[in-house]
Amino acid sequence: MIDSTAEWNALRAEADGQLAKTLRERFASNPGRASELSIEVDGLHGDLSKHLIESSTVEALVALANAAGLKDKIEAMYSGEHINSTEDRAVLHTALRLPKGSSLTVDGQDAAADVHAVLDHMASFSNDVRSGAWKGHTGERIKTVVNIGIGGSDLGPFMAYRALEAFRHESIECRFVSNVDGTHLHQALTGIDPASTLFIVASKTFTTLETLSNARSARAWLLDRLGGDEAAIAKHFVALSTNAEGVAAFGIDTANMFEFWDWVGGRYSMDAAIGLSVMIAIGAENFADMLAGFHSMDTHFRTAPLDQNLPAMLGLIGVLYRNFFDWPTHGVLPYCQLLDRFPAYLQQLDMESNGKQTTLDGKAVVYDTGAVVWGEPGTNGQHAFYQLIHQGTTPVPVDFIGFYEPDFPEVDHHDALIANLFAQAEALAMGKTGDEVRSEGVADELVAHKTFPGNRPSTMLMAPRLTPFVLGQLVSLYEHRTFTQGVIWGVNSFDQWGVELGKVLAKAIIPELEDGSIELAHDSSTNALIANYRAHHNR
Ligand code: G6Q
Repeated sequence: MIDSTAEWNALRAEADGQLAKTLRERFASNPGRASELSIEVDGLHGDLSKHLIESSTVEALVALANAAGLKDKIEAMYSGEHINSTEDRAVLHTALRLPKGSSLTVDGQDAAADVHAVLDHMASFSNDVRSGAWKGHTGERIKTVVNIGIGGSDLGPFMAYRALEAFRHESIECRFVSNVDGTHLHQALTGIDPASTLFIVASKTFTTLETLSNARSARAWLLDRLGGDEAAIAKHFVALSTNAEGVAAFGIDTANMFEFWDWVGGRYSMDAAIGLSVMIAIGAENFADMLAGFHSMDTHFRTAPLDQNLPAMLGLIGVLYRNFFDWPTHGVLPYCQLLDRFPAYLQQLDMESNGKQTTLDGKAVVYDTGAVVWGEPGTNGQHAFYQLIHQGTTPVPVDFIGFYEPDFPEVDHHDALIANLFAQAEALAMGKTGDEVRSEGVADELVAHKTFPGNRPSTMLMAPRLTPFVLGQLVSLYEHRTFTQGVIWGVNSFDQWGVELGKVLAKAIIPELEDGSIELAHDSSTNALIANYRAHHNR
């Protein structure tokens, strides 16, 4: 395992040294630090200088990555080897953004050609919906699109729809339903006109309880309001799936199905057919720009030397903090309201990928793996949880994300927003010493309270503007950061067996809630909870 390599041990010695040195000292002793520790990728600027690293640390991290075979594993992924070994699948989200005309043969099939055939299908459908050429059952044009999906079939498109608000069609609104809590569908259907609504049922497997429950209820709602004519389904329901049989069994014409493949993981699928709602919202050209942004970062990750490789360095620095400093969480703090769902999206991407305790060869890991990822947009977080980041007992490494220009400049608060962004990173890094506090005339008994330890690390990601291209770059950056960490930890970042057990138990409990005569054989806590629920409903 990686922890028994010389490189891991060397990094431990390096890490101990780095923890003892403050960011104040580092910046004071090296005026070139910011430029030396920054990486630029097609206009996206990553400043890593407020991390607890020196060039010796970068070398030790790169040595660890080499010991784990990161470069070879990147090639294995990009070329379609079945690196998702527990499901015997290739992992080819990078093929989703190959430029038109590329070719990539995987398992005997040209994946790049397949991708572009589906993109063309999506573009022609989106163009029709956007132009009004696609009509509902009663001849109305589509004004509302409801995406029904969950997990990877919801978080990505929902995040991107919100992020790209400035690029949206002015008279088509998208709504997103994921939770099996009926309130969610109720909210999505409230105030919309069935005659001008298109439902997108987004499910890779087309077996997911939440999605199929919501899709069935949406279908009943539509038929009920459009006179019960089943022919309406073809005009108001399309599917995004790998399961044509399941789609047909649901009653959706497979001509209205947008396909993807088992080599696209759910949480890596927002740029596959799962992005149809986004394409309808922003148009095929903007969607293509987003794919170009993904591809720009993909190319960088594949070709840049590791010490100049932004996703690899972010992943490796995360390993340093998780395994050598024992810091359990990672914050993502966009100074951009439009990225309000970005932390939630990354939470799935990272925690479902690397929240693992078994290595690829089936052994129990003996070191920590995935950190808890969380976050909220600034400046709101500053008035809530930043207290802990500044003065709490366990440092929280954070990623800040900002843009030089706002997407909606009519209300011009941008300088204030960005001043806060830069100030937070500076305050975390430099802190405020007791002497500095005292020199302001603060009473002795308050000095400790007003002292900031500093030395709290952050990444600063800055781009000109939150365009589709930049969003693609950012998502790809985090996908590859996640991959890098998975390679170091030797886990499979592309399965998610940990979500299965709860699903199986829920299926068993549904009939037990419905039928009071079923004998219960769970633990006493679960039995009592079920009994109380039944009693409440007189079952
Ligand atoms: C993602 C996971 C998971 C998945 C959902 C929805 O990587 O596999 O979040 O996306 O469970 O699955 P379906 O798309 O099959 O409905």
